[in-house]
Amino acid sequence: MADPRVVIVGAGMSGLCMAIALRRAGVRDFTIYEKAGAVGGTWRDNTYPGLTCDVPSRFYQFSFATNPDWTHLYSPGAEIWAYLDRIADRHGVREHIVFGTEVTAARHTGERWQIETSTGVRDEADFLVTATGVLHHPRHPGIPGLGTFEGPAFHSARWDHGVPLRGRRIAVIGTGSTGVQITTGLAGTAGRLMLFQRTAQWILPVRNRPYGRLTRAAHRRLPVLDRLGYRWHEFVISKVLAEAIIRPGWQRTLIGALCRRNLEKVADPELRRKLTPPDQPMCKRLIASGGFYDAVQRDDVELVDDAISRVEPRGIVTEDGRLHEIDVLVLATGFDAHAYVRPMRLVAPDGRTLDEAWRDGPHAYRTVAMPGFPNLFFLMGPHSPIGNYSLVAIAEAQAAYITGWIRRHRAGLVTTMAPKPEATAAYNEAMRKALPRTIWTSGCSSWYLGKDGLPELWPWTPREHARMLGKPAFTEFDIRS
Ligand code: N01
Repeated sequence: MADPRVVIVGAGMSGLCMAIALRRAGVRDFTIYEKAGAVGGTWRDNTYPGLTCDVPSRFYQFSFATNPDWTHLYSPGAEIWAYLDRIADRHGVREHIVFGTEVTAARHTGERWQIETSTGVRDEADFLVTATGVLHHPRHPGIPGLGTFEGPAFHSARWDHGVPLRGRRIAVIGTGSTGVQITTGLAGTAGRLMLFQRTAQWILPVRNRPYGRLTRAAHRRLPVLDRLGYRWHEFVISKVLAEAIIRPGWQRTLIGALCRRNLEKVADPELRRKLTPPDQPMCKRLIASGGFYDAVQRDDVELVDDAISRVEPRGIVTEDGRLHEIDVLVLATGFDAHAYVRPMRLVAPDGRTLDEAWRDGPHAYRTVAMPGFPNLFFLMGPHSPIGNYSLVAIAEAQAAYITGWIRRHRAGLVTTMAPKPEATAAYNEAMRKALPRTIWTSGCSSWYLGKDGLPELWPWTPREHARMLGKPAFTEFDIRS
């Protein structure tokens, strides 16, 4: 049987992961379309000051390409981007990437996917794999007058490095993981930093230990140390953080206690009151930071928790009528996390679009496939375990599953396949029953929640996700061969 042709959309971490899985399986006929001019996805787009990954680097890396040279327990974003860029070359993926080309539409004819791109290039493939990320589309808040500000204003994922920051009055709107990291990164550089908080968040204290020269040399000489480091962090995150999220138990109590004790570091009772979240730790995505409370207690940092009423040319006006004069405005207001795969137009053989299939919110079969859409796979698809776990590990599990189907195609066992609607419905029903047990539904608003008020996340452990993908249930598919 001829090698199947595969098109991957996106050369971020998960697209690279998919491409490497294909190469390792001996599949060579594949192309990655990447709309930007470089690999790395979110690690290419996000370059804000203070950016680090809040998953330990020894676990936030490919298990088959561990990096002995991480400089920190939680390495800076630029280092992660450089790692992904190196991986693209070392694993022979770059020559498969067509940069500056966005996939705009794809239609399955019943036989193959026909693909259209922004540059007019057309392609055909047996399999289409979307690796378009979760947090990709910046969310701009609907604050009145936002466009009238006369100074530089930008979203955290579109940092304008041409804007000088030293000594200037900078406003940061938003106190999610990004706002917290920017505050920590900019305090001391800005002349005055104003952090506009709508809802206080719990902060898990973590110390970002640097790895010394000796540690790095030891990891270079003894790759087993890299493997042990990977397994250790995987073990701790799975057994503590992942468990804490999905069910009550000592893990939840422990993390809650650590966050509450951390807050006591804030000496001024009024500031502590302002920083006390109204919900339980982990209801929103847990923020990990060692320096945030030190930063907000600095004299040159102000936490503003009055609601924003509007933006004016000279600054931000809060509901108490005060004008906060600023020079630079940063929106750390998050992303539209539910715009999975869009705005690409995907059309099934019966003419139905993915937008129509997802009218009530994104859903999938086992996070990776969709009934009615043959030979279509998602990486980081709906309900993937994207809490505080390593997305790299999730991508590896999904890429291995997808590669399994592509191998079956190559072996002549499958021409087209799609999950059965009833199997997809049963899987989603089980998930709907499990979701209310998670901490995410304990009474807060977050980007995790979909239209139905339920989180679009995996309600079981990441290990259960890996186990589920480890054993394809063939009877749950409509297969043509
Ligand atoms: O975005 P968010 P983020 N007026 O949606 C506020 C990942 N990440 O970019 O809480 C005023 O969490 C909003 O307020 P509220 C990680 O998965 C990873 O920070 O809705 N404020 C909130 O404070 C993370 O979860 C790393 O009341 C407004 C903030 O903006 C995800 O990215 C690092 C507002 C948005 O918080 C998103 O994080 C950084 C308005 N109109 C991020 N609208 C790693 O280290 C919104 N807000 C891996």
